[in-house]
Amino acid sequence: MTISARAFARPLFRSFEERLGIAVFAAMLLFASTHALLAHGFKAGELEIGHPWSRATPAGAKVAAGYLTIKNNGSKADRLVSVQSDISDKAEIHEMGVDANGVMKMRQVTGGVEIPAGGEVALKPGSYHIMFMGLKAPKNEGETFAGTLTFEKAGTVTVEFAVDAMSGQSQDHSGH
Ligand SMILES: [Cu+2]
Repeated sequence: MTISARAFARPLFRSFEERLGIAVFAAMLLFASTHALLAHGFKAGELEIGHPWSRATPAGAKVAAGYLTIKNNGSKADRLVSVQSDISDKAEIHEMGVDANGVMKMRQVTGGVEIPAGGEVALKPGSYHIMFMGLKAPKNEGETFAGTLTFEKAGTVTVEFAVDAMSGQSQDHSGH
């Protein structure tokens, strides 16, 4: 009785396993693509652009910041000279620094950010960052948006910014 039940069950199990296998494989593919999006990177000539990200903005916000890393695998220094995105009227490259009174301030970087040969530069909270000014719509966590980086030597490359949660290391952009 047990044997006949097993014999009956076996082909059923086999097809279930096959279907499970396909489901697992599909889930793995989905995971892989999601993971690739989270730990995403882009290339421009000898430059590697790592994980461009931004932060969710409160309703009515007119600015958003952009962060990423740039690694230069080449033998010549390059320079990030400008950024453009459809999400805002314009994008500037900013730098955080301490003024004469010891107050943290941000200022626009003129002449671009140098990426030394064999070096890496991080645009991150509290340091260099991209400022999207004249934001057309709030940015929500989980969204992505395109931005075009222009380098002196490597030319232009369009990257995808992933929007992270609003929390985290905060940065005062009230001055904009
Ligand atoms: Cu700024």
